[in-house]
Amino acid sequence: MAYETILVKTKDAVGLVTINRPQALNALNSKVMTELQQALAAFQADAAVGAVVLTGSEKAFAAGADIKEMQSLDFVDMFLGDFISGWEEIAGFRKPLIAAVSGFALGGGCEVAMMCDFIIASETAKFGQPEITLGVIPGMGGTQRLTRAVGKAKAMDLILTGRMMDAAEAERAGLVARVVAPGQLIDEALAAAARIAALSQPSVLMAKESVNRAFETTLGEGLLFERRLFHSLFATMDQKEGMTAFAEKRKPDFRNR
Ligand code: CO8
Repeated sequence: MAYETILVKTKDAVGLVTINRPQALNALNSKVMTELQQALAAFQADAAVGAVVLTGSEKAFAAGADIKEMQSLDFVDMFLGDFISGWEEIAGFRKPLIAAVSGFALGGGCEVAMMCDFIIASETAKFGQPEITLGVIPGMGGTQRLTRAVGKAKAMDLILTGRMMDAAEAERAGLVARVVAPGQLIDEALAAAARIAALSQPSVLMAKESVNRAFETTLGEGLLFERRLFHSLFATMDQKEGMTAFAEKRKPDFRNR
């Protein structure tokens, strides 16, 4: 499919989506949203793809929602248009999704990165929720996901002041899983995705579901959910293959069954 605002590639079992609006520092408009939804739906449907990397340019993962698109909208436009809700589809993507962040990840850009399963950042990355400086607040999950990721103190600091934090601070705060040299970002993210894609897909998707469950439920319910998924994986051939391969000191040949 031909896209206007994103570039989409598949490399072996890994999908790569690059947000591509260089003239606006990858600001996220409705077109980006629709195209991201389409690209992710295609990767979801493609049984050969086991994990996806979402990235931007060297200068910007995304500098936020497109301010010029939102500028003239009023409450009724926002409410009746259900502005933003479509972006949540990214968080609902079932396969592992890794954000590879270089440069600015601000506002909606930071929020989209946080909808991914984990963030690998270049040393040049800058994260922030500057909406307060525009007279609004984060609207795509920033007050919720950032607070869960870094705790109240730092979330309040970032959201109330609108300041940016660099990659080192973001890693210390627990927002970012890994920080790498700028030239290594895409290779590192693709290698992580390839490693995941080589595993048994049922177990990978259940691991993702189970970790995400931790944000939705009590510890007791979460542990029960995890245990039932764990039990259920013993109905797969890949469990037999994985454990047999270990005992036979060979690499497993997973079939996603
Ligand atoms: N929206 C629209 N255009 C943008 C945006 C943006 N968020 N960010 C940058 N641009 C444009 C600039 O207007 C400029 O365009 P032009 O050349 O036509 O004037 C071009 O990109 C380059 O930007 P700058 O010249 O400003 O580049 P600098 O390197 O000087 O500065 C900054 C980089 C610091 C990132 C600066 O561009 C900036 O502050 N950008 C805005 C950051 C921001 O406030 N983001 C939050 C937006 S609100 C939001 O995300 C709400 C999320 C919830 C709703 C989600 C729905 C999708």
